[in-house]
Amino acid sequence: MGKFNRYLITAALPYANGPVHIGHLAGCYLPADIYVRYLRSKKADVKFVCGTDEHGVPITIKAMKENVSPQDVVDKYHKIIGDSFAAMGISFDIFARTSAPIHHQTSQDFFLKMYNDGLFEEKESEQFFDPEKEMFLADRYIVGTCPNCGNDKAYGDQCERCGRTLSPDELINPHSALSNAPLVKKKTKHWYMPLQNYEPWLKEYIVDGHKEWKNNVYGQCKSWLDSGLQSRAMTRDSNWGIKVPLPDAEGKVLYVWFDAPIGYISATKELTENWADYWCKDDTKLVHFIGKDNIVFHCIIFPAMLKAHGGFVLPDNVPANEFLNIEGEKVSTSRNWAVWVNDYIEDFPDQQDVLRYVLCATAPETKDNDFTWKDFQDRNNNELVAVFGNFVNRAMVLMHKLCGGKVPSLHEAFIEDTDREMLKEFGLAKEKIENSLENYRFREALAEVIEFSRKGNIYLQQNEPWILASVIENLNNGTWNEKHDKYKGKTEEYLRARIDISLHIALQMTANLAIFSHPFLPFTSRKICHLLKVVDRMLEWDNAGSDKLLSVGYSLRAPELLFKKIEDEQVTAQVQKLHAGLKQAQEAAAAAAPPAEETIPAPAKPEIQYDDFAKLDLRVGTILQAEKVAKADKLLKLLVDIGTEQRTVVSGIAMHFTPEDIIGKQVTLVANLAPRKMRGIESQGMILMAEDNGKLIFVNPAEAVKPGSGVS
Ligand code: B3M
Ligand code: ZN
Repeated sequence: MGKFNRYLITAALPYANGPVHIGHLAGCYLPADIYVRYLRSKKADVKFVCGTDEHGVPITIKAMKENVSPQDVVDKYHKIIGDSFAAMGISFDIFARTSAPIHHQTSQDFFLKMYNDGLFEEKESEQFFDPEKEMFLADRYIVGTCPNCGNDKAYGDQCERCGRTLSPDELINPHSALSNAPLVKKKTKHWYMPLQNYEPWLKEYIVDGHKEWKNNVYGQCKSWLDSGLQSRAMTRDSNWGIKVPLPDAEGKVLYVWFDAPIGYISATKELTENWADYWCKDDTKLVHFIGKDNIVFHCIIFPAMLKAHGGFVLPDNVPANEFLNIEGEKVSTSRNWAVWVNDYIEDFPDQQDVLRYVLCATAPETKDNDFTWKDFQDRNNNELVAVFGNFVNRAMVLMHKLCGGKVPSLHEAFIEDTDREMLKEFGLAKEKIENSLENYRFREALAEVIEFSRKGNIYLQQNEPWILASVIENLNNGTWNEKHDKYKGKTEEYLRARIDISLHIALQMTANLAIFSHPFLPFTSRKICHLLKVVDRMLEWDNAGSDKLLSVGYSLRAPELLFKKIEDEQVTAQVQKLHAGLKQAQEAAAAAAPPAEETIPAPAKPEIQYDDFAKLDLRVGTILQAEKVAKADKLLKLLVDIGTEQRTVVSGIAMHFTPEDIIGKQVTLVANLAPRKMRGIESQGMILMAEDNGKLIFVNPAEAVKPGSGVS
């Protein structure tokens, strides 16, 4: 443990404005939990703190959307989020809330100390003001016309139609989203932290002092520092948040990114009266687990705040992850393109470890990564079931069958090279896993765990104790099976010893697997302990690598499968659920949208002759199959029956229909259009569509007709 005697591990405080999805888990909660479980198993002094972030615009926006109070929003989601984490085995020591009085107090004290030390600049600026509601508006509450695409519902920070980032000043005709009133500009005073003053110190701290940080984190910090820091307002005009503790600050609250990281401190205070040991003593290792969008706040602004305030330790590392995409597309909560953790728990009860496994094995540690349900199934079936689970099960089943349900002895006199090599792996595996974990390389560590069980399978295969048992039978009843010729001349004593040795070693490996897998797969690890009838104390990391965890003659429980196969139907159902969620969100958005503006008639095309038209071979076809084209948001690949043949058609309709919606539908196909390759797939025709205000409708005959019927 070197220079550190205690650990304080934090995971980003999720906004209490919605449930958490698997991207959140993979991004920071799961790696943090793995690290903490590992530290605890080393008997380190560690505290793991988290909680919900209950202030800021994300909360008030949600409240406005749901037409409830911000307090209702945070109460609801604090519970949902907390329950999801608990169900997934994320083992926080405390899951606090930034609405807690102790947090308000801690944040205000922090602010006041900086204020009294003269560390803020007081500045006036002109901000948009809603004269009807008599309040200053955050960018999100300002709507107007997008200068880029003409969308008249663009927000002051972004146009959701064309995606452009905006500032309120760029909007044409800005008005209030709350009252619809045209806005006026009014002067307002705020307290700014001159971050540029901390630049030299930050460079020393990060650029020189933490070259070991992950490339994605170090690189982002360096580029922020290279492009120069500026003063940043640490207060906002709002009625939701922590009041600025100054006499002339009516209607002002602390900036949410000022108070939220202080939440780590207040949560520790709430957790233990020894909180100051963790925050103020140099021999504490403080590690922040976050997603990549929070890097600047945790690596630059918060450390600058801690430094400015004084008396606190600084983060020793911030192992931020990149993003996890889903089925090839970015997670989007507004489009409802996400796998929600609470849904997963309902659909896969008692299979938390499968999700933990897949999310760790595919964690976006160095670059964005993709989660697909197919990969989820494959990893479960091919790795957890076929390798890890299979090994443990074989060891248990064989021990019951061949060794009377007890740990057999390790007959020293009969030990061979394969055994010695296998035994050496115990320590090597421990070393590798440990080294990867210490360096926040969780995927690599987990791969080692699986590798260890893979070696166990190979070892059992080489030693084939079930064959040795039938050779003994041969010897006893005077028969011989020529397949066993390589054991000719071996004595029963030898064969018996070899059976015992291989299963003794396989069981000691199983015990090690319980220890190795515990940080990653805590539920499974517990199940193994149950099978082996050992107590949790065996899981201490010091025991890892030992080949003497189970004593000879100890009787073990009957085997039980650790994992079960995931079937194709389960995967299909999940993919359908994703698409259904997306569609629901689209429909809700369409329903909420104002009535369509006047339809713009499609511009007329130049006149043509009958001959031009007669060149078209139009046929009615039936869609037999439909599937999404990988990595292409808009495309569906269809198989269309046109009577005489089946055509593959790639069609840009994936944003409008899910595959299951359209299978069996009749469509009109331009059958003699020259084939065209799209995303490597040859499209043999084009499907006719009517467009009504952005909505697509198939052009098909009023009654079903035989596939292949001509249209003229
Ligand atoms: N709530 C942002 C987020 O959820 C923010 C993190 C705060 S950590 C102190 O991404
Ligand atoms: Zn726009």
